[in-house]
Amino acid sequence: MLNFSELYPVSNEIRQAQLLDGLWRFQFDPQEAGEKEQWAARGLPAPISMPVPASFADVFTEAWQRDYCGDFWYETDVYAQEIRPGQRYFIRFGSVTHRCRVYMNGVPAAEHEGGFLPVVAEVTALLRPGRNLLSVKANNELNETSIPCGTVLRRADGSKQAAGYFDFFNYSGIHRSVCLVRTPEEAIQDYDLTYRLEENRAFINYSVDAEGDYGVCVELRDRDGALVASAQGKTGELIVENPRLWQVRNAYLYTLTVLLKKGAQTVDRYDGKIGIRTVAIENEKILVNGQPVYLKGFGKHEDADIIGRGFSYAVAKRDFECMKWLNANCFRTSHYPYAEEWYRMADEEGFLIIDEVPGVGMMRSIANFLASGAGKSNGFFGDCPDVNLLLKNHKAAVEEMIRRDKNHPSVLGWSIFNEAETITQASHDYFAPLFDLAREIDPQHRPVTGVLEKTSSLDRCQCYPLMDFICLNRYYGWYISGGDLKGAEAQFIEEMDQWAEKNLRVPFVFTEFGTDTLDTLHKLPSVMWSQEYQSEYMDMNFSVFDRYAFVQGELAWNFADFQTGQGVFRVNGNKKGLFTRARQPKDAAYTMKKRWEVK
Ligand code: EVA
Repeated sequence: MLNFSELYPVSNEIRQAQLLDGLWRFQFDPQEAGEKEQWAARGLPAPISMPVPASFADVFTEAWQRDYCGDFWYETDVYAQEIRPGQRYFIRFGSVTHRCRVYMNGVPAAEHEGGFLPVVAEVTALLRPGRNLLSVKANNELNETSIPCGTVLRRADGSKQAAGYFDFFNYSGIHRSVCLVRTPEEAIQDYDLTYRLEENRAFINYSVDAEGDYGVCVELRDRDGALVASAQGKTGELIVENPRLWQVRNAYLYTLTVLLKKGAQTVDRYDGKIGIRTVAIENEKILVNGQPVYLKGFGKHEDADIIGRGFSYAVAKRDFECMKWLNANCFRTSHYPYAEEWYRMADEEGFLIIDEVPGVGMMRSIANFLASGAGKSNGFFGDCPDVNLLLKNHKAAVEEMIRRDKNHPSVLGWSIFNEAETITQASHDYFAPLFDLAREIDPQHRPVTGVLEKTSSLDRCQCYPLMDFICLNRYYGWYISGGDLKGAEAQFIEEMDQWAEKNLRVPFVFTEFGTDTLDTLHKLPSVMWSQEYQSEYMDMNFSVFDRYAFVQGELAWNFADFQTGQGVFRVNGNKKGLFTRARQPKDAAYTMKKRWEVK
């Protein structure tokens, strides 16, 4: 259950969510002077302006600013017209990457570890009528005790350099919207829902977490606003006759209204959209409303020009339009939970989401895909400096993600890691409690998975038995036998035949396969990096997938080109997009579109 009104902020006749986005003040703090010099109380000594939400990196023209690693501060003025008695006030950040301390008028109000989930600071006792100073001390260093994993190197000039054990730029800042939220003193904190379908009838069991000794009333309305079911009490059942189901790419959303009542008076109210649907795994099938679904889509990133990892409705809208154009129905939030707006839009559009925590970099290499291609593997859990602390942070991320996202009909399942080291007993002992936790706290008991790369091979991987469906990242024809699609195909089939022989009776989903492709390069016959090669590679992969009935999904890597760190194997970023970073299709997008029209 949520604490301190982490629910997505809404405004109605009782609650208020005041958006604080805009141009904030900003300052780097390489000497870590901000706390000693009381920047939170006195204001930033030499601020520049900075847009919120956005990453700070790509608004700059100097490399040291773009690549800055360490402490940095944001501040803004919050104007409170009145402080109403009997109300609680919160500042809610969609995320601050990777960790932060929040101050209101110089007083610490919250701390948060992890850069991809909400941060909520209660400021009821700190907020004054009139102008208030909201300050955030943030930090974007990477280490091996928090996720995503990485380390900090020192450049020749002594400055810090973030070195992630992962293949995406370490974008940082206030990436999502910030709100001043007002709720009643005793408020609705959270609600859980589970669904059961019978012929012409849906049963929705609900449980409301609300403070105070009030009556709880729950109402369900259809798209036209007609009341279709209601119930009383903190827990109960709504019965919907002839329900309109939420279906893949054919979504239907109802509005659930939760009311806290004192006699006839409404003390609190929260409205959320919900979709009536079930998800399940049965043998080799992924079922939505009892019907098998084949997953078609992408691993994505929150990544765009200039705003970096900052949320933009325009970018998200364009991405959904492109995915719909391709006949896709699913994406994975590789490699971290995305802004909540993505899930709300997916709910509306009927997309499925594999929701992933930032459990990435649990192999000591930024290029484990290269190492594994060469048959090398990298350790992690055996010599991680403080595995208990890492596990604590990982558990917190799993818990916060599931708490935040559990009521979205779009969420199909939870991914606990991407390409971690999984071949030791230590890795099994590390991951088993995380899988247990996810199963325990999701009221809908959605499937739980992890994403395996090549070194987690069938004979060595200790973790695949933990998974409800198995996700594989495979690059036959790129990192393995690049340029030789025939040879790559044979190797791919050889591996898949081994999985087939195991007869695990669970669905397999390819969560990554792809080739770096320059949108400017054409070559006949094809070569690696050309548009022709990307299309031929996709066709080869599809022909392998189609040989195995247990393959129940294909999420290509990546939806669009995205920014990474610098290095000899990335040309200003990862170019495996089916779209360019400006969201224009490469040739292979047409290959996907054609296949997914009929698949
Ligand atoms: C790649 N391969 O090589 C991708 C990475 C990704 O970007 C992987 O999971 O195995 C990773 O993050 O393009």
